[in-house]
Amino acid sequence: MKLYDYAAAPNPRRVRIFLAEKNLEIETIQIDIRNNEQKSEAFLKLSPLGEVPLLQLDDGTCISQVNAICRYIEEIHPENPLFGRTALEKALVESSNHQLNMNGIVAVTEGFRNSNPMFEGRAIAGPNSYAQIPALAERGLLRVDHLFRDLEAHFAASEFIIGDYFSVADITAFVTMDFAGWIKKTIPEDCVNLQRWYDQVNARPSSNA
Ligand SMILES: N[C@@H](CCC(=O)N[C@@H](CS)C(=O)NCC(=O)O)C(=O)O
Repeated sequence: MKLYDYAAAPNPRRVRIFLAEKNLEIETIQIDIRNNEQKSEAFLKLSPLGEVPLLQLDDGTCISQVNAICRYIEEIHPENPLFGRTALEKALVESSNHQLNMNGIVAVTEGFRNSNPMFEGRAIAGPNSYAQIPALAERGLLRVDHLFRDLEAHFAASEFIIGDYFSVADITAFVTMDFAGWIKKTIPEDCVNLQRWYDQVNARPSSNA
C-alpha cells in the first residue's frame, strides 16, 4: 500500500494523522503540487482528479478522497477505532466529520483558493479550470469566524467533538485550525475552550504527522 502525499497540504495531513493514531507506517510518495506534479500524465493515470491524498493498494487499485481512504484503513485495521465504536457513535462521528469537512476544510479552501494568486484559474482542485470569485474568498473568512464561535460553544461542554471519545472528526477539525492560518485566521483569544481542545490534540504525537 502506498500513499501519494504532499507534506505541506492539509488534506493529505488528515490521512497522515489518521495513520499515526493507528500506529501505522506506510510508504509515502510526494507529489509536488506547487510544481503541478499532480497534473503530470503519470499521476493523472492513477488519479483522474489530480488530487492528493491518494491511496494505492498492492493490486494497483487507487482510492481518492480523505474520508474514503480513512474508512478503508479503519476497515482493515479496526483496532483503536476512529470512526466510532457503537452504532450511535458511528452515526455521530459521520455527521460531525461531514459538517467539519464542509464548514471547516471546504470553508478555508474557499477562502484560500479564491484569493491566492497561485490559484488563479484553479479556484477548485481538479482537472477543470475555474476562475477565482473574490466574494467567495470573503465568505470563506466569515465562515471560519463562525466555525470558531460554534466550536468554542461546543468545547465549553465537551472534551472532544464526540464527548470524551477522540475520533476522525477531531482530526478534521484540528487540521482545519492549522489550515485557517493560511488565510490569516487563528483561534480568537476569547475562545478559551476551543484553544484548550486544540492544545490537547496538538499534544498528541500524531499531530506532528
Ligand atoms: N475532496 C478531496 C480534496 C483533496 C484536495 O483538495 N487536495 C488538494 C491538496 S490539499 C490537491 O490535491 N490539490 C491539487 C490542486 O490544487 O491541483 C479529498 O477529500 O481528498
